[in-house]
Amino acid sequence: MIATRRKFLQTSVLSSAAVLTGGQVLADTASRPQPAVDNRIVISTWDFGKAANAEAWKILSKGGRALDAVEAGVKVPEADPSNRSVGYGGLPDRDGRVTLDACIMDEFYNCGSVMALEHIVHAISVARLVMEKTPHIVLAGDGALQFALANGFEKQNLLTPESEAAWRKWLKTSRYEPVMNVENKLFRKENDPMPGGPYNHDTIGMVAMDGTGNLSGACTTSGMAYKIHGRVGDSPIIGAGLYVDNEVGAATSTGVGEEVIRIVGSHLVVELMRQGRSPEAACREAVERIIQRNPGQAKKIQVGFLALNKKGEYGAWALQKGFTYAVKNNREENIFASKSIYT
Ligand code: SD4
Repeated sequence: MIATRRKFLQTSVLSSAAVLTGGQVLADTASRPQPAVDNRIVISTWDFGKAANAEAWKILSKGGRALDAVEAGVKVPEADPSNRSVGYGGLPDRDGRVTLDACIMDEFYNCGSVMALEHIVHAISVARLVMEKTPHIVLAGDGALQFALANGFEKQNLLTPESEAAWRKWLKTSRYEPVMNVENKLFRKENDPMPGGPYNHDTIGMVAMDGTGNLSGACTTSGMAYKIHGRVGDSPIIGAGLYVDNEVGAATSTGVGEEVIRIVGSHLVVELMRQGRSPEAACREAVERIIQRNPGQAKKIQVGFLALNKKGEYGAWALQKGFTYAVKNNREENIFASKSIYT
C-alpha cells in the first residue's frame, strides 16, 4: 500500500507539472476534473463478456474506479462453471489439473499477476493482491497458492465433473490441438466444448474507463486446454495479454498465447495507438504482425485483440472470423463480431 501511495504521489507531482509526451502536453490524469462528456465504458472479449460488463457497469455507473469495475467484472466468468475456459470449471491441463493465469493493471502502471495458480476460483483477486500488498508483480504456481491461502482465499477443487469427463475423453487421443473458436461455437450445446477441441479456449480480457477518465484492465483464463503442466500463456504477462497506459489507452488479447507473447501483443497495440492509430487499426496491425512473424501457424489458429483509447473509442481485430466482444456504456450494450484477416 505504501509503495502504491508513494507511486501515486510521484505520479501526481509529475502530472501537475505537466508531462510532455510525443509533442503533446498531457493533463494530470490522476486528479483531473470529470470530463464534460461521459466516456465511461467497459469492453471485454467474447459473448460472455456481456454478463461480465454488466457487473463492471454496476461500479462504473455509480462513479466507481475502473480498477474495481474490471476486477468485479471478470469475477463473473471466473465463478461460472459452464464457462470452460476461465476459473472454476475451466478445462484442465494434460495431467487433469486446472491451472489459472490472471493479471490486472491500473491507471498508475501498478500491475499484478498470478501464473499457473491452482485451487483458487478468483485468480484475478489474487493478482490484485500481489499488486497491492507485495513489492512484486508476478507470483507463480505453489508460491501464488501459498500467498492466496495466507490472505484468506479458500482452497477449492476447480475441476468440475463436466470438465473432468471432457479431459478423460481427450486422454484417449491426447492430441494437443490449439485450433480455436473459429466460428464461436464454444457455448452452443450441440457443439459442447471438447472433448478434444477444436474450440478449446477463450479468455476474458476486460478494459474500462471510469468517470474520471482513468483506465484499468484485467485478464483471466484457465489457458489452453490440455497444455503441458506448468505452461503459462500470454494472459498473465503484462504487455502480452494486457496492457494499460493511462496516457493512451488499453488493450487485451485472446487466443493462442504463444503467438501473442512473441509480439508482446497488447503493448504493441497500445504503442500503435500512441502513434495515432485508432483502436481498430492498432489491433489489425498487431494481428498482421503475428502473420509476418509466423505465417504458417497464423492460418491455423485464432488470436484476437481488443482495445480502448482515451477518447472512449474502441475496436478489435482477429486472425479468424468468430471473435466477438462485448461493449457497455451509457448509450449501448452490445456484442460485436470482430473483423478478421481470414474469413
Ligand atoms: C492462453 N490466451 O493461455 C490464452 C488462452 C485464450 O482464448 O485466450 N483463449 O494462451
